[in-house]
Amino acid sequence: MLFPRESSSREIKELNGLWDFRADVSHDRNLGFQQAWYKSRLAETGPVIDMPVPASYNDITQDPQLRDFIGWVWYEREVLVPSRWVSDEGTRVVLRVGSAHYYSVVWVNGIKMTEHEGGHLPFEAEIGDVLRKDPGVACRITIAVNNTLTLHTLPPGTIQHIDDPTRYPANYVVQNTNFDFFNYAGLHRPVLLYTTPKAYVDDITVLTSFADNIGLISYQVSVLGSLNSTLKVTLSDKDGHSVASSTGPSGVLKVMDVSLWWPYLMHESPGYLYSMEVHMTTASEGSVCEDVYALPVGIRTVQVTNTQFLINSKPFYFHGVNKHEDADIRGKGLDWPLIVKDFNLLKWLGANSFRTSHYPYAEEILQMADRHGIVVIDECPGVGIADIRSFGNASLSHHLVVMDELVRRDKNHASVVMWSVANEPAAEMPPAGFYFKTLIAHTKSLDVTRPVTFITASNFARDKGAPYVDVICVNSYFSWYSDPGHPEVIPYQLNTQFENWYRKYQKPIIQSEYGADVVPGMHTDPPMMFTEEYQKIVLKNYHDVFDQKRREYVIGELIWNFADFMTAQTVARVVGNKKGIFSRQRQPKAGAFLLRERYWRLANETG
Ligand code: BDP
Repeated sequence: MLFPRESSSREIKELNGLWDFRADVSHDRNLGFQQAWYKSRLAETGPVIDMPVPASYNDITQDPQLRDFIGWVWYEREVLVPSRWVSDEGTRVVLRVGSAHYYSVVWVNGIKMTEHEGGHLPFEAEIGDVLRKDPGVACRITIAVNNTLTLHTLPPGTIQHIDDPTRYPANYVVQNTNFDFFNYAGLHRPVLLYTTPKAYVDDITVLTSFADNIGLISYQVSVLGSLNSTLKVTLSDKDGHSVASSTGPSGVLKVMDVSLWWPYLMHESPGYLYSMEVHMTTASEGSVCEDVYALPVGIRTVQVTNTQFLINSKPFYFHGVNKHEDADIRGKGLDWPLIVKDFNLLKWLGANSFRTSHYPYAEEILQMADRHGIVVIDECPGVGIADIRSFGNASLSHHLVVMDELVRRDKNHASVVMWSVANEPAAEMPPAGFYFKTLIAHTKSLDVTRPVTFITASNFARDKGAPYVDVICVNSYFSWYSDPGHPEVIPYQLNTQFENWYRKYQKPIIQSEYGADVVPGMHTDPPMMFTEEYQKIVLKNYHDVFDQKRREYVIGELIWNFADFMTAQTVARVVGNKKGIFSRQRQPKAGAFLLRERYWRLANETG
């Protein structure tokens, strides 16, 4: 699915801003569907409040019921559509939702357009025909979103209905999850309308490589709405000079004196992007229809050996972070100041990479990563798969569909160098072998160029998914969840961890998580858990082992976490997870300075 971009043939109308909003707090939480709230204006069927889009709804009001709400919430917005969009039968008008967590149903002027399962990934519907029924009337967009997680959603969860009037209020429902971040919900990414001509460029796939100084882009374009289109493809460099061209729906562009896409700190101009303009023309009944779409393309290769990760045939060492889409007030809502601040902090740190723990991030973030040369491990929302029933066929089928959607969305990003299909699943369970074998083979069939992994915290001897991954990614929290308060065990246990995995699999290893909580400003000497000093010593002890092993087969280290983030309330969390090296407000803790010194040193040593 192409990211919406304006061109001479395409227009965009953003629908960000205030929407009408109501949570369905009725007894069975289904009144909205029973009363068909989508049929008339939401404000006519009951009270509404202002809700900003994009944003999670949870932290916008002072209402604790809305913060922890489980069930359907309703969003509505009216928009005036330019009359030329409607009067011209040759225009497609598409409604696109960047992401809505978790399940959504969309109506326009009371007519159902589409529904979609899963947060974090976009979906769209063509609405032109509905608009043409009532030209001149405002277009009323209604979106119902349900955040309920079950054993077969991704991530999974369970719903508990408690009927115990002696201990709980009536109609008491609890959402249990097995992951460590708050289940923020709502319209998290931009909602917009865009147009294309009736015949249009539906999808583009590029695969890139190079030989000596010649870059190669093999491309494939799919056109819908016409059987006899002609296609011209032109590649321009950063200065707008045309450097290669081709015709037809598939072909190879040859770029002389290629500027490769390089990671940050590996080259003086990282993140080099060409612009590949696809120009489609089709003639029918005497009129000519044109569609133009320009895709940014970085030319680079990725390979894995049994001890190395190679980008453009050079060893690449991941020194970076795990992140979350998370901040005060907006929750998981896309926020440009936050995105730009985070990239500035990544560069300040000297980080060359991040993992999209634990779900796909906004496309806008991947575009930034492309442009700045920040390498990305792109993770799907397969986090917390711990119940044996979540390894069954219903779950696996949905997981395969999510990988289809993820690869379709992100396949053309140069920054994305590896897919992660899950985080810390119960990989020792008997069905995990078949599950991961199938899931990883499916992902590889969708994308033959990128390695595939999942992130494990299982014992090396019992992990049933590890045989199928290209890179072993291990999380461990020595001296935190095990041997709390004893950082002196780290050298022994970490060394053993690496030796065990490598001896068994002879695959390169990334330490995909390690870290310690810090309440910012808390200090002790000798270091105690939750202080700035303790985080520093944990990091330092891990780093000493990385420094020995990175000369052998350890190919990366990703700190948990870039910034503090919100979680469900538990006795182990003090208003969220505090393992950030930055606070939730993006101010550095002592660990950030230690990491900064290390990452810049690594950049100088390893490129
Ligand atoms: C890891 C999880 C991550 C948690 C982290 C922690 O992958 O989501 O936030 O532990 O407990 O196991 O801090």
